[in-house]
Amino acid sequence: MIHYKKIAPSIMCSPLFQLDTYLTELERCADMIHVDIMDGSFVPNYTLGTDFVRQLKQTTTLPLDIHLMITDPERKLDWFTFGDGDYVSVHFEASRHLNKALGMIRQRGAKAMVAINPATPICALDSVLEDMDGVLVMTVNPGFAGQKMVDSTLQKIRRLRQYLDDADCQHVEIEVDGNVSFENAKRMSQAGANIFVAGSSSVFSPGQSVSENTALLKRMIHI
Ligand code: S6P
Ligand code: MG
Repeated sequence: MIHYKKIAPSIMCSPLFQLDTYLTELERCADMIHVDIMDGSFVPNYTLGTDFVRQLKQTTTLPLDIHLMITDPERKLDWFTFGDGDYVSVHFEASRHLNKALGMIRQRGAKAMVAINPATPICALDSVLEDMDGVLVMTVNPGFAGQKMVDSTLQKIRRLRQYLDDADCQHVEIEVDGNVSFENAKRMSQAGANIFVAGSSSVFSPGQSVSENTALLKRMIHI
């Protein structure tokens, strides 16, 4: 199965005080908006929150790609505004009731994504294959923008695509997040990723406009 390749700019990397201008530009060139939610516990940082998601959802026509870096997401999913066509990722490492969390996401019409940290093995997905629509492969340890890709994750993307295809899960999408630079994006795409979180190392990198950077990133992922 061929997956449509999508670019999801990470809104925490945009100049937040000029969000309006940036959103208008993103709506012309991106496929969805990646929203990082950090709780200072599962990851050592805080970013955006429930009010931000609610207002963003009211403001943009693009689907949201909500990345929950929070413990026990199944207890907190109801706090977030999302629905049909949105993507929501919960971390394998942070959920004590992962199947339940994924079911709650699907019930609201959104794509249920399992996020895995660089050190989490692919076999962690064995028991949730039927409950998920995609895997978010963290290519850095979550918490901060501007980090360097953990090299072993490139091979992990390749092995994951094979693992999913072997398990008759060709429909399951692979998203990559962390140092998705122009050069890394090309290699990630060749390895089998189809959703690309674009942050400070691509879409929001200085020198070119967001639309110019996005156009370049699109050329890189279409190999
Ligand atoms: C990191 C977060 C990511 C970042 C993104 C930044 O914890 O989940 O979504 O926003 O990785 O992009 P870059 O190019 O600075 O790594
Ligand atoms: Mg993220």
